[in-house]
Amino acid sequence: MADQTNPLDDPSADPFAIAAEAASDIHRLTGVEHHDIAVTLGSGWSKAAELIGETVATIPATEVTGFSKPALEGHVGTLRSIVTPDGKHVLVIGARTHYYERHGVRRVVHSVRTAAAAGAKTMVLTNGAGGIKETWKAGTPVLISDHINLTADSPLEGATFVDLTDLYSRRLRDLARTIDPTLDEGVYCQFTGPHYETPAEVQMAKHLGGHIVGMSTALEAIAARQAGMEVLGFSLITNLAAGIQKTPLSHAEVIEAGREAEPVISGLLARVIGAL
Ligand code: 8IG
Repeated sequence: MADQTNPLDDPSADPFAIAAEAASDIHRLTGVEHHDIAVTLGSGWSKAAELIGETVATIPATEVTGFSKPALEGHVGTLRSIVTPDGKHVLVIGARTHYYERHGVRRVVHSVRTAAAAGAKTMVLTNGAGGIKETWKAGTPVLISDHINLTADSPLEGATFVDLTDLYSRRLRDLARTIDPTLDEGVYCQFTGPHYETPAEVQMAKHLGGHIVGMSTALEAIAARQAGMEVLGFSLITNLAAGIQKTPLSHAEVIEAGREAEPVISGLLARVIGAL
């Protein structure tokens, strides 16, 4: 199927107006006027949706203004509205646009801006990523404590100065650790991908102070903060980063590690969201 035109590809369009339109599509298609929390499900995390609460509506992301088709199988292209047992409305985003798709950063952060326009005050970002800490094993979930954005790009346009101190909310990390006190944390380095790093690049990330290597979350977190949301970030370590693990990285291995960890991390995520 040919790529459909996307209003975000028009450079003169206002990305926030398009996000507002997307939020009104979500209202119309789900019947839910206001969402309290949004969560983006990355590789390995998708089973969490069923555990968060009762699904009110599932909509194909392609029905919502500005959303792109998923680039990759295993990245579910749906948006779901879920209600938790205590009545909070959670927008579950299973349709991430990655920077490496080269549709531009406006498309990368559109789901986050849409979540904000839909009312969400908390943005939970999850991903599958590579681990630099030797103590981590494939299948370990960790909290993101901070990031290093190595994309040389930003979702902010013009002279928009946004403070990123405590971007990954300490309050929310502490809250997550009340659910699982064994949760470790680390600094997330966003590379552009889609290739994995060389061992030398992983050593560079380590020397810069990084513990996690990935291809998604930093740009989204910046947009979430710009929109005034409180951010909680989780990485599932699906592999040790290149050169840290002794064997070559494979996408199949990453998918398999995600599949094995899925029941555990999904339960964790659902309990954390329940506690927000
Ligand atoms: I899953 O080792 C997953 N995503 N950059 N490096 C980067 N992204 C990843 C990796 C990794 N594993």
